[in-house]
Amino acid sequence: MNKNDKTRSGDLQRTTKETDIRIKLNLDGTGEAKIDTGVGFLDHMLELFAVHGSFDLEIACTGDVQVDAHHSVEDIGICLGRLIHQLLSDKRGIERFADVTVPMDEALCRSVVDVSGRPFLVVRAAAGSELHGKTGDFDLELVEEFLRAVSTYGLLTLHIVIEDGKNGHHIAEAVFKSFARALKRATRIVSDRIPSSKGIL
Ligand SMILES: [Mn+2]
Repeated sequence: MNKNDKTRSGDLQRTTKETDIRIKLNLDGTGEAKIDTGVGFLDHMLELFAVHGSFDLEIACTGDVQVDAHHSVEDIGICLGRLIHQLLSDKRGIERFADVTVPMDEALCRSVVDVSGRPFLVVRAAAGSELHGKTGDFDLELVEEFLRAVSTYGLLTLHIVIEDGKNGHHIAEAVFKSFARALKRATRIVSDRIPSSKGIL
């Protein structure tokens, strides 16, 4: 365990002309979620993320959803990424890498995380399993925008491989669940050293 045994929890607020977001995260939580983003499908996905990653997560967002959900989804990703980066501090003791595959009925998604200090997102999908079109009124292409924001501001290398799936709602669930599980594993404390040959992450 981390010698300092600090709770890795915190919060941040970010206000622009497009969105007003407050977010609280405990990386060492138990899956308590209180999510109100103004975008119903994103609430559903972030609740899955909290529960399956055993993160405590609170998000309140007021955004320009009269335009569409794009700004809210992207800006929540920015805030979540930024807060993850802050809470990991010097990343001492973390597992760093994780590779988790999760099914959701016919959908299957593999998420590979490296808490590398370098933002890089790869999203690859098998033919016919790409995230596009809509589920309800939610534009499924926004899932990738969310992941890009988390990766960029969390300084995470993230490979999302959608191996199978027909139903967009199922595919998105498999993405969020596998990402949550992989992030939980990659950020768990397993030693007291910084897991890099360079001595810094
Ligand atoms: Mn569902």
